[in-house]
Amino acid sequence: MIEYFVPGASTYAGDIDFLFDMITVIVGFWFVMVLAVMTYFMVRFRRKEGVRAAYISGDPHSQKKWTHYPHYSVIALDVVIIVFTVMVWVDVKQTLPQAEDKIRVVGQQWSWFFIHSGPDGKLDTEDDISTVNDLHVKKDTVYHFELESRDVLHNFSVPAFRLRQDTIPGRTITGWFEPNKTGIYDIQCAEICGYGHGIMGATIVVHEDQQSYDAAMESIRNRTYESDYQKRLQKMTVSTASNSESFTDKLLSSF
Ligand SMILES: [Cu+2]
Repeated sequence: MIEYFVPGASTYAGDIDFLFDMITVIVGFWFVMVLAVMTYFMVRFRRKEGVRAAYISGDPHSQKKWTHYPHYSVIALDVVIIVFTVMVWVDVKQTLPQAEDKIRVVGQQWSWFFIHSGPDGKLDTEDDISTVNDLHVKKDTVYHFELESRDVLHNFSVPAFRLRQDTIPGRTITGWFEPNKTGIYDIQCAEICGYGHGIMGATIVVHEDQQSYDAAMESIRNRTYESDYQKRLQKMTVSTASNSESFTDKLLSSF
């Protein structure tokens, strides 16, 4: 269902979508059920000429059960939701599969700073490659990310990966993802972090293979790289602008 609006591009995107779908179906069922019963009763027991209203206390068991039975089933369904949610939570947030590559993500008012590990696969070495608002990863590779903040709370959110993680000043938070679909996807800040919060976006490029990834890294190294983030921003600006200076342009030039 969510796939229809935002493509899923990580190995755990399907699990998260399943939770959303399941909760929507369960909650939706009860929502429709309650409205239907209420509407039926409103019509069926509407005021009639010469008929006195019945006083129903709800005390006898024969009446109470109509409150209890729905309660029991709601509790049972809550347990079902909790069980599946905990399973997905453990898989996504509490297990850390072996890393095949590492990146560092640093949030700051109002941009994302990325450090790619370089050919040695290790951070904090000579061959690290840093970028602003442009993150590059390879498909079918398990990444560990080290998440930091330079100033305030931010939230590293990659909707296509169904990934969201707060950044907390003074702390390094480690997490993982494995992209499984090539493409260019949005990164956004999902925690109000100041007046530039709304434009704190970035781009993640999932490369098909090592070759395409290396080519991007090479162009960054020798400064011929054309920012995918800027290209995406321009495309957005062009398609939404009715005149030459769009809202995004105005907003960007105000910083
Ligand atoms: Cu932010």
